[in-house]
Amino acid sequence: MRTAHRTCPLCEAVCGLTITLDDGGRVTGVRGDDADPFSKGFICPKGASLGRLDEDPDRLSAPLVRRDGAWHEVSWPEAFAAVERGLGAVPGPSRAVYLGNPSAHTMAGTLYGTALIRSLGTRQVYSASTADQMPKHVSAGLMFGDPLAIPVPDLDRTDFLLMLGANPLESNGSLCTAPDFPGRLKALRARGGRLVVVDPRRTRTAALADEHVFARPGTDAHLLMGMVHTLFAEKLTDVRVPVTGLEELEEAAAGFTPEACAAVCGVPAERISGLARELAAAPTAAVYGRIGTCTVEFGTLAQWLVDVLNVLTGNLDRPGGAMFPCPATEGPRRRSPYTTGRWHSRVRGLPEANGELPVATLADEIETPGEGQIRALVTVAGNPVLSAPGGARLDGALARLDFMVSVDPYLNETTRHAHVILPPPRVLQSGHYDFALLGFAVRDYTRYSPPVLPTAEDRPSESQILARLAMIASGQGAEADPGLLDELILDQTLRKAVETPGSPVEGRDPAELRALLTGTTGAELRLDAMLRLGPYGAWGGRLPYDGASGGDGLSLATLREHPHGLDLGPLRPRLGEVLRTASGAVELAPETITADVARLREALGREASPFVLIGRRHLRSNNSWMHNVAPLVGGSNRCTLQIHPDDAERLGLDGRAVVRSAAGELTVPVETTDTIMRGVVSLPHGWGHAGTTQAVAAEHAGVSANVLTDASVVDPLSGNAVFNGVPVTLTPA
Ligand SMILES: Nc1nc2c(c(=O)[nH]1)N[C@H]1C(S)=C(S)[C@@H](COP(=O)(O)OP(=O)(O)OC[C@H]3O[C@@H](n4cnc5c(=O)[nH]c(N)nc54)[C@H](O)[C@@H]3O)O[C@H]1N2
Ligand SMILES: Nc1nc2c(c(=O)[nH]1)N[C@H]1C(S)=C(S)[C@@H](COP(=O)(O)OP(=O)(O)OC[C@H]3O[C@@H](n4cnc5c(=O)[nH]c(N)nc54)[C@H](O)[C@@H]3O)O[C@H]1N2
Ligand code: SF4
Ligand SMILES: [Mo]
Repeated sequence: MRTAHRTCPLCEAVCGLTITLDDGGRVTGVRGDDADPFSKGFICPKGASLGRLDEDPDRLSAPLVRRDGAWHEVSWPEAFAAVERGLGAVPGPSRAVYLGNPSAHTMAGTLYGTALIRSLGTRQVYSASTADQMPKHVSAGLMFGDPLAIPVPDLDRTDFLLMLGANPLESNGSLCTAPDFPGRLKALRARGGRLVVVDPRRTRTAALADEHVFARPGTDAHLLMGMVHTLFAEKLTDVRVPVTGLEELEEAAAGFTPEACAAVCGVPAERISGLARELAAAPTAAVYGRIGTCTVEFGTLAQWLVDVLNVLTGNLDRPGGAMFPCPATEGPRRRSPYTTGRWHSRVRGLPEANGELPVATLADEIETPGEGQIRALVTVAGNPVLSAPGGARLDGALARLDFMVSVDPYLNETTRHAHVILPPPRVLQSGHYDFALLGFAVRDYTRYSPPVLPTAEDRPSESQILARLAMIASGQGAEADPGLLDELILDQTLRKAVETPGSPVEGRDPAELRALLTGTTGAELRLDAMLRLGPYGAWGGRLPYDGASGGDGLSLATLREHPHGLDLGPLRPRLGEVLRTASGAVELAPETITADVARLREALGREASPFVLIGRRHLRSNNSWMHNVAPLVGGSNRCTLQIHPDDAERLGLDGRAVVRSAAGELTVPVETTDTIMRGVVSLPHGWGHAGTTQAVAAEHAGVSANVLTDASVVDPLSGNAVFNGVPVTLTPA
């Protein structure tokens, strides 16, 4: 028996886990790590099942190659050689890459994703971000000058939290890294704070709140604009940070009276103005909008208005408000002003955002002939057949590719179209550091988890797999040493640091610094460099890593000495460090955004469709890929269509219903519940398991909500998919 401590990699809550293993390396128990200063012992059912998930016999243990319709296990050198042949036959511009959600969690995805993208030599870059949070990046980029400068609610200190389109009691939080989110919300209420949840469903989070406001799907931007209108009309604004565009903002809000907005949102006008007044009157407050406000037709407008309200009520960048975390691996911030649309997609002319094109147009780019048509695809940690809008069509499109390689532990709905599948080692065989998620944490915190179990000698880590793919794509061949890529990147990082005026290592020799780095893998060496150069770093970081003792600065060695993680303190105001706009102020009325307000205004007079579809999440599920673990499927975690009992009765629905949208049709079991608004139906995504070797998932197949979602509709500013507010019709099956 032995015990190991490790961060849970399964969702954004980054809980510390204490794992017990037997002599054979099998997991005998998983519990929350009480000594973790951030998660303090919290764990959810997914984390508790990590052993089962990791030991799933259906996970691939060797690379697979598909020949004449049959799968063959091959050696790693054979697999990489097959990739070299396949990718090599397709010129750069006809290659595409799709990075899925877990690549924001793995060290491999965050450290090697960029190198892979660059070496492919293509603008056909796609990720789950355009099915998720791209509107947030665009709005943050335009307002603050940096697409990663996304403020988070100061959950532990705020007096008033207005939460829209999030259900952290199921999701455990997103773009707001907060282990034990439920406990933190209860604490907010216990200290006399107020929680208001806006959601078309009375979720478990809404049930815990002081107030739940039902609002029609896709109308948050109207609701928030009605609040902005109230703040101006009643002279309640209290701007405390440098801004531009205040007058233009007031002009943009003209006509969005609470009464006009109420008609669209289905929220009474007095509640819209009341929320604005409460937000202005609260000692501190934060507005937080998540997936339900992003994956809608006005996604970017809604994200903009969330932060506009934080600014107008004096809550941006102050304790208890919406704040910018300071993660331990924060690098030099971008210099050039943020823009989108530097290039456009070939078929639909959709603008690039953050260097990516919308996943909603991936099928178009594969199916439409012409120069630049996608002929080869690399997927990493993604299952777009189930997760992308119009996934059913993508299923057909992937089958037409000349070559596809997938880095994924499973043969599933997407990877079955690959010619080569490269499985990463198990979670417990991989080191873990949350480069991405700790940038959105409600306390500054850091923790590194070294691998718990060794890998077989000849088996590459996921970092090495991605490094090799990058080297193959850039023409260095299947046998190139991935360590060379690490040295190249380390050299670039250190060189940049010593050349930066005012940097604590300015003028030092990069080779001397390189020699000081420790780490047993390229990924660890790179982590060490980032920690040392970071804001709390051993190489002259400006912040103490331990408020009490001062400390001598972070490095990988420090993190190894603290296996439960280190608390770096509550969030501090730091707008000045974060802002990267041309004006040097928060831009309240970026032209790109205010131009889109015309669309919002037009929608004021629009007739609502009788039924719209939204999604939902369940605590024991996670997108498409945890349905193969018996303890996590079944029970109430089912793929059903939720509908209000009055609607079901009126339509004569019981048993099964046929749901039709502009994109497709599904037959689904109906579940009546008065927790959902009339006129709204809800179906979870990530189901519809088919044609794979996942035995348990096949028994709980369900249907894919993304047969119904319409890839032809996107949020125009970010290209983000629209999953919520999809017009549907319903008939008895
Ligand atoms: N258990 C579990 N946890 C997860 C995941 C999972 O699949 N399962 N997925 C992870 C991922 S990838 C993400 S991005 C996060 C997402 O984390 P959250 O944003 O918290 O996601 P949801 O739980 O789907 O909550 C979204 C809520 O928005 C509501 N909603 C739908 N449409 C609208 C609308 O138009 N307006 C408003 N105001 N509300 C609306 C839905 O009813 C739902 O309750 O969760 C992560 N965590
Ligand atoms: N209708 C509807 N659709 C949605 C959403 C919605 O709310 N409604 N939500 C959207 C959101 S927020 C997201 S983030 C996307 C997610 O979209 P995707 O990222 O495309 O889908 P996932 O289901 O998360 O698939 C993850 C894949 O990664 C693999 N995987 C798991 N762990 C690892 C690992 O360590 N390494 C590697 N290489 N692979 C791994 C899994 O086997 C699986 O194939 O779905 C989106 N789709
Ligand atoms: S809440 Fe998220 S990070 Fe925490 S144990 Fe559950 S799945 Fe893991
Ligand atoms: Mo997501």
